[in-house]
Amino acid sequence: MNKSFFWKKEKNQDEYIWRYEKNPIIDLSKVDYWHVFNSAIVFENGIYHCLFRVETKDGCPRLVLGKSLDGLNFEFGEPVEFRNSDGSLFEYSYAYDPRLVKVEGRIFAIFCADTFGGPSIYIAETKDYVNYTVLPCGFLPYNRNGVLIPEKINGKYFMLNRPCSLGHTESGEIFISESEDLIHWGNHKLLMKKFEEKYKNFWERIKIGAGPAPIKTKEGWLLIYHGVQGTCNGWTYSIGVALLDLKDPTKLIAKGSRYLMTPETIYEKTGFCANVLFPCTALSDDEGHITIYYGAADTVVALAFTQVDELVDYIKKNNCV
Ligand code: BMA
Repeated sequence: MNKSFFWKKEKNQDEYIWRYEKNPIIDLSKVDYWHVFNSAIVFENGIYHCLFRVETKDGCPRLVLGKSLDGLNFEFGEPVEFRNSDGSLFEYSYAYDPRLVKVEGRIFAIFCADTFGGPSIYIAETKDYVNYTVLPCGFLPYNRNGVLIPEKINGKYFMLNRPCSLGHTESGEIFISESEDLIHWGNHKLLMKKFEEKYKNFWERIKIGAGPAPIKTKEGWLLIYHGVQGTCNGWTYSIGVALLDLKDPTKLIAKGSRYLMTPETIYEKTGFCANVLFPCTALSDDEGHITIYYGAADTVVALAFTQVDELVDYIKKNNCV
């Protein structure tokens, strides 16, 4: 089957990223979860395979299997039963913010889980999007927003990550770490800074974190990320973009100075945690189409569309590095 993923061209002139008019795509009255939001999706042979970040009705963050044929209507499966390599159950207190990334034919879920009193980044491998084997933990606590570059470069894996505190991190920037085996990580580098007075990028004043796996383009790895601003009513999570060097992703080439999407619609401005846009998936193809699945207000999943050339053009014209 060679169907392409769901993408729509209609947009307003001034938008670099445009929303799906039928957002949000999850009808919470039809699922037995409190909220279904930041989710990881891979499109393969006409099927959308998914890991949903849900909150159960006792408020616990969990990852649940999902599947769809059209990218809009999802069947919900069971909560994922992560296993260790010896077959024993991977035990954790809660898990959230998954990304699904293919690297050289292997499929990995990267997610945040708490096994020792705070979050760290875990990697689990799957061959069927149902059974997941967790690798030994390679990151010290506390750390979040882990996402792999979807290719090995010079024989190495690269993981974007965001060291953080226990709880609601007051400040944070994007780091990049490397590994030859996905277990031993090192050579950690600060990849991307948040707000800098000289650029007036106030929308990312508090912290930033990587979103979906970076997309390979002629100009570099295109990174979609979230930036957080503080307001009297709490934090606002918006979406921005940056470019990393193709041959050396530890080098930031350029970064857009403003957000390209900020909470505007009712389903983004109201919900369990108002004013949050949190992208964990960006499907892309050779023609440069991009479909972003993002969590809105920590309550529902919504879709937005864009194109590689639009984003690259914007970053180059508004570079603040
Ligand atoms: C982060 C995670 C995300 C959430 C965001 C905004 O720490 O919990 O899942 O979307 O906060 O609440």
